Amino acid sequence: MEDAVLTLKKWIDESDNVVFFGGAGVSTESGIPDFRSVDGLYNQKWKYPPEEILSASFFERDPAEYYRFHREKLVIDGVKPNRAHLRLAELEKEGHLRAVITQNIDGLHQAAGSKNVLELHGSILRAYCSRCRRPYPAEVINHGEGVPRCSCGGVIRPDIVLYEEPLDQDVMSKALHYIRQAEVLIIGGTSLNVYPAAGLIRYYRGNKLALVNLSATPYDSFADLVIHQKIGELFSRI
Ligand code: CNA
Repeated sequence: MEDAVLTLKKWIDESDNVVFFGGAGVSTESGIPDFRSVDGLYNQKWKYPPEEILSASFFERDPAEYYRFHREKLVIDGVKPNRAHLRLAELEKEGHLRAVITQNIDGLHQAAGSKNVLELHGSILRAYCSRCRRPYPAEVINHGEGVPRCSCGGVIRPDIVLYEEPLDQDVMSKALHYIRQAEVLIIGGTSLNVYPAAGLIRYYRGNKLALVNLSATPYDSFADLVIHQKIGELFSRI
């Protein structure tokens, strides 16, 4: 384990083309539950499974129930970036890191100071009307009660990619570009189970792929380094 951490640190120190690709595990040390850990959202009792509530058809059918889940489980007041978010922002400033590609919707990379953040699944810090597409501030959806409505009568929705919806093609092609060109690719805090995001890993062409995750992933055998450790702890050492 120690050797792997030292190797990763060396790769980063010697490179100006590191790309980070992460998921919900990056934010658990900030107090936001992920989906698939034992204490993640998939293992909590709810009337419907989270992947059903977070689907486009469910949102259309029952926006009130969607918003109950959204406000109770996705919006957590007072969360702050942790050591992983903060170190990644520093690595960008120091000229080592070119982009953060995230599946997270919590805005914590930007809160830490990262500038080039590609949000594959959008952000709960933005909202818009599902009918006329007028933008709204996040408070409108993240606090209060009931279903927020636009002056046109449409339901206001978070600017996130729900299950059954396609990813933003522009964000996806930028992510592909960074991963294809990367010298060092660090993948962290993701179970690599959600497609098409998880498939991005296949576009990496280098030989410095580090996978940092608490549990094993289906892609461990693709990686040049596998580190099963808390990502915040790891980033405080590199
Ligand atoms: P996931 O499927 O829940 O996997 C998370 C992975 O992170 C698991 O394999 C854990 O073992 C691992 N993990 C948890 N904590 C740590 C830690 N401290 N250090 C290292 N590894 C850790 O989540 P994915 O991101 O892979 O799945 C993609 C979904 C989850 C995306 O659509 C996200 O939008 C969605 N999500 C996002 C958030 C958020 O924005 N913070 C929270 C919950 C879910």
